[in-house]
Amino acid sequence: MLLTSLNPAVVAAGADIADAVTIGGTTLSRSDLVGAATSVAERVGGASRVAVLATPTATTVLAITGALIAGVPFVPVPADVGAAERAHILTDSGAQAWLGELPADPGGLPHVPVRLHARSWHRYAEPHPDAPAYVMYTSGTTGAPKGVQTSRRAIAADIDALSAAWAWTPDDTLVHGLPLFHVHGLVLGLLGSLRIGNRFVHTGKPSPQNYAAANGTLYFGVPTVWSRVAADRQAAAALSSARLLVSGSAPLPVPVFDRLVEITGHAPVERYGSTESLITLSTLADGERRPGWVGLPLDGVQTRLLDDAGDPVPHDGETIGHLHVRGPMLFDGYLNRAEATADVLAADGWYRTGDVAVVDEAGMHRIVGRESVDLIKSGGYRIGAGEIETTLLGHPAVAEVAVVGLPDDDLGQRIVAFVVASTAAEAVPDELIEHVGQQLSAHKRPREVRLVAALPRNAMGKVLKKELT
Ligand code: MCA
Ligand code: AMP
Repeated sequence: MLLTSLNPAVVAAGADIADAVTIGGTTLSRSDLVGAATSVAERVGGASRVAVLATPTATTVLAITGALIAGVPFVPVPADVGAAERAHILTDSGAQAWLGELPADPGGLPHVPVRLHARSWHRYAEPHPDAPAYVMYTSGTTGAPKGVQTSRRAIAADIDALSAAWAWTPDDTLVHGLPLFHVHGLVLGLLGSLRIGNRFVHTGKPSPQNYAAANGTLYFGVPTVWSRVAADRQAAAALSSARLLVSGSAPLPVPVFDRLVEITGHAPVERYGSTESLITLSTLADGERRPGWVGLPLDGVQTRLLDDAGDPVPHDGETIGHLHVRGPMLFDGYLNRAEATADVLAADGWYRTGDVAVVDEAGMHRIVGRESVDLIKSGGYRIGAGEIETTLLGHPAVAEVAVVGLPDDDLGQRIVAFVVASTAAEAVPDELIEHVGQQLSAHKRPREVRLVAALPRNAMGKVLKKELT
């Protein structure tokens, strides 16, 4: 029951909150949200899937909430999406309409606008827990992004497990400034707040100043956000009055952890997960928070650590293995991609995360890295090297290319493209960067394009990415 806390009966019983959701300069009370979102539900009912351009606005919140009330799966489209990626998402998902904001090029789909001031008090029955809530596109090492199908049951299980781990209650005010097209900002931040019934504040840009001004109890951020907060002593000090600072989506550097402790008095909670699995591991509100470690399995989660031969490795805090997870929050497979699904999700429910980890005797997990150099994490965004390479090869100035994530103090990794220019056109780095932004998403643009005479290759002709530094 995803939206119990939005039940109009609860609102009518006096549980209204004047500032349930604050986003993009608009504040919605709980009854505003229920009334306006139910009116959205009335207009999308019957659609098989709708696309939502996930800008951080009240329109997006109402579009998503309305789709959830109606039981229509939504497809969050990155707010900064480019032409090729948008076309892929629309075609692959089979979305029938845009709900809410419209992109510059709607790609021929009809538009269902969201009316902020419309109200309906119709009571919808809660859809079946196995019904899909959304299809969210995420990058793999190669090829176009895949649509991750997630059920209402999975979302509810994850939020409830996090509520237990973090002592998250309706008394909290949750603050973040993250995108609403990924699990972190959308599922945990927005849907979490709707289910728990706490106040939700979206800060717009997740700048240290905006976090400091938001007066929250529970703050979410990716490590880049926490690193910027920790570098701003005044802003960080303002978070001392919060209850819990939570970091995830990428490794939190130990010096950032230590500096947050020093300035705010709070050891951040770290948690780990993915678009496919939702959050599966976390340190606890009332447990040990160890720098560099992402905690214990959440309620209902099992993990296993296997060597290359598929045998278990010891939980000694040192031996590295491939991390698999199992639990009620896992996805239902990639849309239209049975083979890709079977590669990572076993029939008995184990999900191969693609991460390597260690576990200690107490069950604490530390993520050591990823199996593939071709999945890059930059600013918490997951970016497939192959997708950017294919896009750059589509530019006439590019003969050969290798994209890598190089270490970056601010972003964790920054995207760098090593390009061998073709003779057909002049290779101008800024133009190539812009080309990626126009085709894929602004956040997938390489930070740097380096023109090189040749790429390092082994005897088989395979590019030796580890030599690109
Ligand atoms: C110039 N800029 C560029 C480039 N060149 N940006 C990107 N690539 C380039 N080549 C510009 C930007 O447009 C921006 O301009 C300015 O430089 C500053 O950019 P940047 O340093 O990137 O700062 P930012 O734009 O503020 O981004 C940092 C960020 C962002 C806010 C941390 O990366 C972010 O929102 N990350 C969150 C990702 C996330 O939520 N991931 C969750 C997925 P201008 O200022 O004009 O705009 S993981 C997940 O969901 C799982 C389940 C989990 O575990 O959580
Ligand atoms: P995404 O699907 O965008 O959520 O990316 C999932 C990946 O992000 C995981 O497989 C990990 O590689 C990485 N990740 C998420 N949270 C953490 C964390 N707390 N520490 C280290 N890596 C993380």
